[in-house]
Amino acid sequence: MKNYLYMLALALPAEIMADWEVNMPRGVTPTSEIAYDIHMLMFWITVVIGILVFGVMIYSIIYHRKSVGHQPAKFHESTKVEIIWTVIPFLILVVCAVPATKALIMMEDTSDAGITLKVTGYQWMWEYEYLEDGVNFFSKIDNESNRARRLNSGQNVNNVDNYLRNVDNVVVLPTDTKVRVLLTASDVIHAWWVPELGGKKDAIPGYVNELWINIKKPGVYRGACAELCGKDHGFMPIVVRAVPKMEYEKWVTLQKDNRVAETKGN
Ligand SMILES: [Cu+2]
Repeated sequence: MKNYLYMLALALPAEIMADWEVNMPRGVTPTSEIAYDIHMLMFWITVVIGILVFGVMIYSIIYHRKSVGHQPAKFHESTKVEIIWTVIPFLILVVCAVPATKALIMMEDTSDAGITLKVTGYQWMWEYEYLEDGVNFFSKIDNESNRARRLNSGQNVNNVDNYLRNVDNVVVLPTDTKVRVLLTASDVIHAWWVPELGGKKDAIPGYVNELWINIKKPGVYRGACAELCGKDHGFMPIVVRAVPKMEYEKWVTLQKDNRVAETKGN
């Protein structure tokens, strides 16, 4: 198996192997990190259980087979065995539930947020409102992707940068700041999901869902609508640019200046 993977790796261009990820990203927020860590903990618990159970099974199949003279055991309704195979899984589930519950409580705690970002889903774009800073705008798929995606566009989508993963107006957020994200929609159910920022949540008309993010590393993080919302569901990407606080403040001022200029008709 290892040899096979190695040969496969050699056969593929290096850049494909670099992108070849089979796991979820660890992400750059406390919520994404805790989700990743619990995911890995559960994964290794499963691996250990898998090895033990299949080990015993395979051992029994090989060394206790009928053809070497073994006879099946004849016990029925052994209370002792039944108690053991009930108590052990129960304990394993309790062990799993403790960190999972802690994580869920932590993820739901949106108190003491530095800024609030209200996100509204539309067919097929997002609206962002920075409630404290008074900035708001719509964000939809960038023109280049949008043109290239049309049937017979004549454009090779492989030549489009971040094809279907780019937007016209990027969400700018400060790093090291707790951001409370309020999610709603104005037509059908959408879901706002940026994998590296942690959990996804539905944006439902008439409801306000909330989540929080605290981005630890400046960078550009891409996501998409994650709830089938109509024919252009696959064409409403999300781009978040995380910048240091100072830069964020500058960006907010710039947005406000631009708006003043617009309303004056300049
Ligand atoms: Cu959508």
